[in-house]
Amino acid sequence: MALGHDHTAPRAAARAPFAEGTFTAEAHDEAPAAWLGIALGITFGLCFATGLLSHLVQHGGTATGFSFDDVGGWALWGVRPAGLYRVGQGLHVISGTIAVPLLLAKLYVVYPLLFQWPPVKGVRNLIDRLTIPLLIAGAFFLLISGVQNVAYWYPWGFGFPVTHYWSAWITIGALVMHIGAKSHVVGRVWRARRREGAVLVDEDTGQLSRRGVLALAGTASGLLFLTTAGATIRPLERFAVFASRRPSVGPQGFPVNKPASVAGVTEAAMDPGYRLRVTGNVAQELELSIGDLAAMTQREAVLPISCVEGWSVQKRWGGVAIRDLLDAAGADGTPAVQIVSLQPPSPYAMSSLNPAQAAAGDSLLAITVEGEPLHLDHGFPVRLMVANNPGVTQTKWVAEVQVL
Ligand SMILES: Nc1nc2c(c(=O)[nH]1)N[C@H]1C(S)=C(S)[C@@H](COP(=O)(O)O)O[C@H]1N2
Ligand SMILES: [Mo]
Repeated sequence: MALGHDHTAPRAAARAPFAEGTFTAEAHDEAPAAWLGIALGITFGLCFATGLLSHLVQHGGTATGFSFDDVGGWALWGVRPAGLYRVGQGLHVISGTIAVPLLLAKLYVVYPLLFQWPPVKGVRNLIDRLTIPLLIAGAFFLLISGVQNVAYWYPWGFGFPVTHYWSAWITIGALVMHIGAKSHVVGRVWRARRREGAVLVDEDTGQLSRRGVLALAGTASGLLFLTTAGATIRPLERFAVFASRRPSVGPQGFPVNKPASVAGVTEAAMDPGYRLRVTGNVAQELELSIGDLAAMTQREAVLPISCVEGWSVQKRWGGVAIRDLLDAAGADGTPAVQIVSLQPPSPYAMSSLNPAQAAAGDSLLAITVEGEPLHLDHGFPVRLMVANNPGVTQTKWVAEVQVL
């Protein structure tokens, strides 16, 4: 059913854009609107679920004044499966990216409804019309700020995590109401589904056909997938021309998020007097040189760095298990620990491990990657590597392990 002009307008509104016949493209139709709606429901749903998970795992979500601890959840985040966070965050960035053309196509298809006559048709329609501005504003804000974040471009004067997080809740709320208001249309389109003709451009009007608008949106989404997903899906790396990081490009063959010079740690990290300190609730505080660390039991683990910006890479790390350090210092039971960097205080200069993470045999203070000493930009002399954790918590240039 064509959208926006399925009625006779009164005289006052008999002119464009309210008049019948203003929108001639066949694409302004409830069928492509419903199909795009289904695709957007899936991509936004996936993006929301994976984003929520990622948000809760990072710092227990404290950036928004809501802590995972408040629901007793932080202690439950475990180290298995080791790549769960990686898959979730990959899906988050990919689903958000491919939703961009779907959203633009959807707006093109339905914008004649802005000029529907009469302006409101019943309660369901009224609720929908009131929530739509929220939905559009929220969806645009989420996708634009997300893409900017992935591109390491921070032009706003406010904190990304807080705003992105709260607008996600608002947008999902508006989306649920919109789905409620439109489910009957989706049902109608689904029951009447038919194979559309192969025509992409309507001959009579020279405008996009129903099939055409879906093909255009689908192709654009597919191309975006192909040119960005290689940031995390290794076989696609060579197509990933729009990815901000390529998993095999950087010192020692993988990306650097923040180099030592930018973090301001070069001098402290290169200092021959460097000592790793183990402090806090222990029988014996420790100060260990790189030589001391190398003389302890060495363990290896194959673990991914999974950046919240969507790139990820798996490497073989070698070093000392945190639990061996805790044993050496005489820590009691299975404590939580805090890892502090040489880097001057910043949100990235510290991370916390729950007891399960601290006790895992593959939670490492790594001193090698693929058998080589760490490059300065990858955290030399010592970095944290924990399974199933966001990249942002894999603290580089570790100075201190605080036992809680
Ligand atoms: N001290 C410190 N550690 C840090 C960071 C940082 O800025 N400072 N960046 C984190 C982020 S966001 C990521 S994704 C990983 C990236 O590790 P890499 O630079 O070795 O690839 O390091 C993490 N560790
Ligand atoms: Mo990151």
